[in-house]
Amino acid sequence: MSGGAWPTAILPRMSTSGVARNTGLAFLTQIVTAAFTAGLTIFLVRRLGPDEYGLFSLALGIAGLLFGRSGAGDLFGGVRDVISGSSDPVTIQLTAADDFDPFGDDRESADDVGAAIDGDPATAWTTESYDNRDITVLKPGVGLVLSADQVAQLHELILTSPTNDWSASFYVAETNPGSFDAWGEPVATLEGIEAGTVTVDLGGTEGGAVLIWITNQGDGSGGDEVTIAEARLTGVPE
Ligand SMILES: [Ca+2]
Ligand SMILES: [Ca+2]
Repeated sequence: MSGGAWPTAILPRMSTSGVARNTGLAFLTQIVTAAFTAGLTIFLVRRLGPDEYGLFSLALGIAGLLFGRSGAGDLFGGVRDVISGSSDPVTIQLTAADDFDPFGDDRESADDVGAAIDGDPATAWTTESYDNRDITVLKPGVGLVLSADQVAQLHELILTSPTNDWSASFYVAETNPGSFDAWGEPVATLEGIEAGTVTVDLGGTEGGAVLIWITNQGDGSGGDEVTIAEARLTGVPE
């Protein structure tokens, strides 16, 4: 074996081991931080009574501001989240879908509503066909009501649809109120929605039901209609 071959043969391996070591250190740091966070949280939850919680929460808030996005800031934020019960949004299970055509015949492809929440992208709910893609020429709109298994701070409604260039407003209520007026004001309105996946920001609005109120059917296939293959909801449970 000639000595001249060593540097090129060894360098890549050393480099790889360096990366592995750094990854291992980062992982170890995360484990230690997580363990420390868990221990501190348990200690604080046991020690602090309800009266002290407010002061402690304020202190954590100030500390979080001071530390910003540093590791210490993340640590304080994590402890505060655990104690206050807040956390990242999770999937909120949809348990029912109902067609909604209060200004028409009270039916809107009622037999297919379940297909919008069955977890199968190959099945879908589709509005009825209308002569004009702008439904508001005929009536205020048609809709689909999605009901969840709980009330939550709703984060996002994620829709999958093959329809292009459609428009809708999105309403939130605690439960399906039945009448259109009872939904109040829309939380979001989107126009010119492109085919594919659209994420509707529900802004943390508290609720357990969402109305997709379709006002323009875009250029849906097979005539003017909007197809919704799948709907998914995320939020922070209460
Ligand atoms: Ca109808
Ligand atoms: Ca489906």
